[in-house]
Amino acid sequence: MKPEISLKAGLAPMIVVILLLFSAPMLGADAPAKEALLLQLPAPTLKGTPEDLPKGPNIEPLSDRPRPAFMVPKGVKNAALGKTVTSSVAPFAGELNQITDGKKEAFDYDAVEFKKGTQWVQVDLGDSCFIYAIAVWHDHRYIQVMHDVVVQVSDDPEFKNNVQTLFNNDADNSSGLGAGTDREYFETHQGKIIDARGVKSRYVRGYTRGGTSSALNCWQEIEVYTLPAK
Ligand SMILES: [Ca+2]
Ligand SMILES: [Ca+2]
Repeated sequence: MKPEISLKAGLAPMIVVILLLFSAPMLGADAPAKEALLLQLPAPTLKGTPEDLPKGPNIEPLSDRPRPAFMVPKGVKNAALGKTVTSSVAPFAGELNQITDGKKEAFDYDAVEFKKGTQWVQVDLGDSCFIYAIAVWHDHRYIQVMHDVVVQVSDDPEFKNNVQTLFNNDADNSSGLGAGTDREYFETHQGKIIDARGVKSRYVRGYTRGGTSSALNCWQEIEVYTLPAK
């Protein structure tokens, strides 16, 4: 558009310009500021990387580079810290409250172990929250791949209604929750960040079905990064 427009013809564009001037700062205020999710990572395992790493078409290659920044709204907090954990079966080693105690070093005393088969653990955040990221460490004592990693959220503690699946790498549906399209990955000290995209929920459930090192199931920590829903 030429700047030398007549007064008549220029009225409509002027209104558009005025509207844009007013709406632009408001858009800026509405978009929440983001920051890189800052995780407190444990030390890598002293056992090192095995030479015969498990292979498969559906396994993300092991990388020794730091993970790219995962962006979350400013001010998110780990709502899982210190919260109540329940499980499909009682652990035979460790206590359920160790899954939300903030400790996740590659030592036996920071590992909570469960019998084989598909098993789950569940965290009650205490209230509905907007969930942006879920970070999980199953068992990085050994560089290994855990099978049938499924992460779900629900407002129903029984996970019968209103269940949303955020991650599922059970490609052959051996755990019966539906075939997942996510890839398997190596357990390392970096853990795994699952994108929860701001879903509003109260309960977080994580499934596994053993791994390449052992048929047993293991959890070290679940962190759930949220903003309050009120
Ligand atoms: Ca822990
Ligand atoms: Ca499977």
